Amino acid sequence: MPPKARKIAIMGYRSVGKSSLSIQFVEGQFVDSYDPTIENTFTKSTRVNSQDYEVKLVDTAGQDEYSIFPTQYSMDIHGYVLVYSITSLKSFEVVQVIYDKLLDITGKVHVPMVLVGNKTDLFQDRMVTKEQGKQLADRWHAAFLETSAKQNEAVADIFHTLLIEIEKADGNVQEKPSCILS
Ligand SMILES: Nc1nc2c(ncn2[C@@H]2O[C@H](COP(=O)(O)OP(=O)(O)OP(=O)(O)O)[C@@H](O)[C@H]2O)c(=O)[nH]1
Ligand SMILES: [Mg+2]
Repeated sequence: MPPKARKIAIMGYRSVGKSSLSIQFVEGQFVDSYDPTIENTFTKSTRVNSQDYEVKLVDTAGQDEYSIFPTQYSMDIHGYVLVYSITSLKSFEVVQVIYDKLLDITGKVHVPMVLVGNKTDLFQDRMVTKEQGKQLADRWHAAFLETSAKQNEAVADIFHTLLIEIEKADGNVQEKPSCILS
């Protein structure tokens, strides 16, 4: 089968690790220094369930609750990675604001999405529990993962999970019925 082209955007509050996750996934390395992003695009070939993908990953600038959702990220994107840091309650609040704007601007009720709580290696500074993250993702019907870009913990899982979510949205995955009416 030929590779499928997929465009993914990674969004969230500033300094949560969007670029670090992108670079870890694409280049397999971690940089400790902080260099705020304007916008970067990466490409990476990957394979999930014996399907090859050519992933175009758009690493976006950090947003806050007052940012206007950039319209270029509402079009021709197959799925989103929304990132907060487990050490920052503010970043957890901002990710919810971004989500609301995203649904508003796309006009869709469901968008393939993975919610990511990054920086699990900083567990001493944890401000957002795993349950809080999971509950939010459940409300969104999105996938949820906690990661560490620094320790390369579950980083590839983000993108593989999102590629599967995109396939599900296209109706290409057989799913068990989630509720049975009797
Ligand atoms: N300990 C730890 N630090 C991390 C992790 N991920 C990112 N960082 C650090 O957090 C800082 C910000 O990381 P970036 O990847 O630049 O964050 P960003 O979300 O791209 O930031 P903006 O581009 O400004 O929005 C850097 O100093 C990183 O080294 C992680 O998993 N663990
Ligand atoms: Mg960045």
